[in-house]
Formats: sequence, C-alpha cells, structure tokens
Amino acid sequence: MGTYFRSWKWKKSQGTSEDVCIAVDGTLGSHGMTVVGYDDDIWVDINGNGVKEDGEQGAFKIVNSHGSNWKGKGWAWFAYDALNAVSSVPDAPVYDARRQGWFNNTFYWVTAYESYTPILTSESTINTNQRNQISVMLGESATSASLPSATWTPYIFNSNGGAFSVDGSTTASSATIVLDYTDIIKNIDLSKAGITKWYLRYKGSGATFSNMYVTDETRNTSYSLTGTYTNGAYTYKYKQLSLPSIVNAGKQWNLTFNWPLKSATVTKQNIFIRDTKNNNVNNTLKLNSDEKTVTVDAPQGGYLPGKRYNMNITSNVRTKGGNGLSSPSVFEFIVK
Ligand SMILES: [Ca+2]
Repeated sequence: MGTYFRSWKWKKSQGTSEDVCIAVDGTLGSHGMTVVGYDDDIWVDINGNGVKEDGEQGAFKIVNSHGSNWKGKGWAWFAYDALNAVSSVPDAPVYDARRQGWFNNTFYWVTAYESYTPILTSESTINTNQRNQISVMLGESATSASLPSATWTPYIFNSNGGAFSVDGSTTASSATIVLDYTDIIKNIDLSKAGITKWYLRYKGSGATFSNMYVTDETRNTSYSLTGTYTNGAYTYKYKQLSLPSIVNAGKQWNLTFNWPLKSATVTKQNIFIRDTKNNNVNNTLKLNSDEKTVTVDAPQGGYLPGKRYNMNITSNVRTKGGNGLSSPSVFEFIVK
C-alpha cells in the first residue's frame, strides 16, 4: 500500500506498549509499505479516556524498508481507524490535514498457491531511464487474429514507478523480466489443444526491448517471438505455439474410434495414462454401448494440479474386424 508515512501520528498500544499509527495528518513522505498481518485485539486508546471503544480496536501490522532501527525492529501497527478520513472514535484528536490512511484506500496483494507449476512464461530485456514510459502486456488469440483477445498488463509495467531507470537511478539500465501466462491460460478454453498465438506487447518511448521469447515450461523449451505486428504506439511480438490440452483435475476422457471395438481389447494394458515418471495412473475404462467410444475416468482424488500426463492408446486395441490402430496414439495433457 502507499501512504504518507512521515505524516503518521503515533500512540502506544494499551498493555503491549507498541507503536501504533492512529491517523495520517498531511502529505509528507510518499512511500510504499507492506502489510504483513493484523490483530483485531490490539487496543490503542485514541481518545485517551481509558475506555475501550469499538473504533479503537484492531490494527494492521506494517513492515517498513528502513532497517531494524525503525520503530519496533522495523515494523509497527496501523490502526484500522487510521484508514478513515474522519475518525470513528468519539472525541478523537482532530488533525487539520487528516486524510484516508492509504492512497485511494487501496492495497495490492499477491496470492500464494499451495501447488503451482507455470505452463508458459515470457522473457524480455528492457533498457530504459524512464520506467513510467513503458507498458508491457501478455496476450493470446486464435491464429487467425492479429490482436490478442485475452490479455494481462502487470501493474508495475504499466506506466508506473516514476521517471526512473529500472535500477531506481536516472541513468538508463537494463533488467530482464519474466512474466507468466499461466493464469491467462487457465481462463481460456484450451481443453482442445491447438495452435494459438501468444503475444508480448510493448510500448516505451526511450526504451529498448530485446531478448524476447516464450518458454513452454511443460516441455522446458524456449522459442523466439518471431512475429511482429504494430498497432498505433504498440508493437506486438508473437509466436504461434501449440500447448498440450489443459484440463481439470477430474477430467473424464471420451476417446472416439472410427469402428466398433472388440471389447476384450479395451483393457488397462492397451489404453493407459502415465505421469512424467512413467508411473501408470489408476484409471477406470468403459467401452460404451455404441462400441466406438471409450470413457476414461480420472483416478480417485483426481489428477495432480500442474502435472503433465500422457494418454497412450496402443495398437493392441482392435476393431471387431480384428484390425489394430495403424499407429499407436499418444497425447499429453496438463492439469489446471
Ligand atoms: Ca478510548
């Protein structure tokens, strides 16, 4: 979150005697800080009457970047009430320049996944002395389109960060950034694998972009962004790339054959799924009444998120007439 931290007004918490910001009074010290926790029981007697009022309880735990000598070994509390432009506590001290405690009453957060494997990433090197002039975007479209339909522009690479270089100075410097398409992929339909265009769009007056490529993390293979498309101030680099099917953990496969199958050959030995360590997954198979489709259920508990599997259909699967597949079929899929 952003705040005017040199305008924080301090008071000690009751009992624990820790530093608590109770109001932001002015516009000194525009600064970004990190919220690392909260405590609904912290009490700071904002109005000093010795009574615990509703608006006096609860605070966010804030960590600063100014070393361990700042406040309590580098961290302090920020009373919930200090978010208010006007205090909710009766007879609270009045500050002439009091304002909302955090810029736009907003904070940004990251969500840590319990289990996470990237699917597709992009890398590029930026050289600039004005990072607030650059805008970087990831996108995806069908191969027939020239502009992406699903996009993501990270906040920090969207004309933000002030008129500074990527190292914080005012002299041009370089940084290599890696962005992750995986959440875009999870929000589009890739249940049927196919070639898709993957974009990296950039704009930057006074900036150069180089060393741009995408990496299929599922195959650990990188590709240069060979296509280029310009639209107004923006340059799109893109690569047409096929990713494996991306499915839900409970994915049920229905395999369709051209001819009725001999049921005795529809077995786990002839149709099986393996993980990347070549271990067989314990699926159940069923030949349906049309005798041409085989249903393969997910294992109990589902496939593992972020993992890759191979579906194997061997030539030992026979038609009623006794013919095998002309060639064994293998395809891979990835679990969301
Ligand atoms: Ca009180």
